[in-house]
Amino acid sequence: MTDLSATTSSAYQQALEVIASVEPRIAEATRQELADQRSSLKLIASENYASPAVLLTMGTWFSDKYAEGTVGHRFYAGCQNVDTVESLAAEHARELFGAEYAYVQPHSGIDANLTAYWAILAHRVEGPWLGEAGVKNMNELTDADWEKLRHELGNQRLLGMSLDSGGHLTHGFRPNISGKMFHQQQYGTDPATGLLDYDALREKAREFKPLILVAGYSAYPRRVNFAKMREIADEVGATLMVDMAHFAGLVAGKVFTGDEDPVPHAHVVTSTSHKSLRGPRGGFILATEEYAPSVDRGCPMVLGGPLSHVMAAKAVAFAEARKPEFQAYAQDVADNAKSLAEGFKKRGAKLVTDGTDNHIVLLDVTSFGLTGRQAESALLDAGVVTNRNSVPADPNGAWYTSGIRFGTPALTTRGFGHDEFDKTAELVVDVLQNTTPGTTKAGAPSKATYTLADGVAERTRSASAEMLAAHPLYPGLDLS
Ligand code: DSN
Repeated sequence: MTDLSATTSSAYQQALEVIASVEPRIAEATRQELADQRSSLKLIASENYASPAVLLTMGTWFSDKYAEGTVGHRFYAGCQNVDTVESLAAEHARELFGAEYAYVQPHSGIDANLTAYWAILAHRVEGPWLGEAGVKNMNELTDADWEKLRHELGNQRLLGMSLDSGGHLTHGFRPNISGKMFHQQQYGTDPATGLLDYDALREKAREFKPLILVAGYSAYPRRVNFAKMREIADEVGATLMVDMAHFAGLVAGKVFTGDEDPVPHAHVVTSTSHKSLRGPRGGFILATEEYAPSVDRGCPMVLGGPLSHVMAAKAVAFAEARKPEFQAYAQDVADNAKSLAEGFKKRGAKLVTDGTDNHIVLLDVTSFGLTGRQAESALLDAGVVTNRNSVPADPNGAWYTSGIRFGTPALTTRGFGHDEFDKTAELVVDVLQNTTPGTTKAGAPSKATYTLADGVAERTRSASAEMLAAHPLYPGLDLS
């Protein structure tokens, strides 16, 4: 990471003083968060470290402005500067991803998916239905017509990847709204290899005939062939929506190209901006011209007023990602994931799909006799921050789980390379080998309690501290 100037350091110190003058505990928690992030091995696959330019852009008066609507068509006066910000963010997104249209208002990935679902329903169901009913807009519908339209909209089918295969809960998982607003079915991975089974997916799509086929994942450690996904969608008349929230950085950084780049193949692509893409916390949508008018209705159809300060920060992050350095970073993220996976394998650990070719490594911790919950807690005790995650057909369910998901985007931003990720694998395996599952008060095996052998947390922290000191987070930023 580039060394920050003394001026930036002093700007942050002054900002914290202003905050402390109102609520010192928030200033203190902010300082502590930086200290914690600096001193731990952050391996959560969906996290990263945004640049100071991105972070600073979020702390401005754009936060105070309402701007419901779209560029040039706002429900509020005085949005000329928000128009500049939103236009620039959308332009950078289109250029970065080679997309026909970009919508940068979604506040999060879930908002982006919900907006995309309603945009697809509006385009595929409501539009034609209004046409057949011979009316131009909903205000002309009688109560009886409106009832029929509601029935049509609520009677559509969605096919997405199951949560335990690596899909996301917004891809039709029953407890999520996406699993309730659609008739849903889920596709999975081959039980023998853990890899996406395109033939089984094609078969399921032929039988189920979804309106929307969702591709994308949050815990699948492999690349997806989006050309094949589009072929399947076309065969059954589905709209292909790709959720690239996790791997947007690898698309932006041209690690995923051709059939692995979702943008030329999908009708609609949704994403977050803060994971491998390293921007501010938020969402965005890319679409073909055909779907653009309905996506453009996101606010107020689904979303509240756009977060103008975050759209500004998205513009800064997209501009950063258009630089050649970002392509080198994205390649390092993928190379480092391979180093981490190899590090685990050579020490006898079991990986879902036996490896990785993206930024995720999914470790099956049952071979250590642990649940994901026990492993996650023991690793945290040793300063290794991860999250527990289901593995395919997980015997421990979605709460305790049997896996730990690792990701390389954050530590790659700090400058970790092959040797550091190999050492990280060694440290993780050492912690897990020295963790013993506990028992309940009644003496039964517990899925939550555990004992970490004496001295292991200390030796892990001290080995990590050396690597972290060699690759400082926000070097030059002194809050003392
Ligand atoms: N929470 C994100 C993740 O960790 O993958 C997805 O919503």
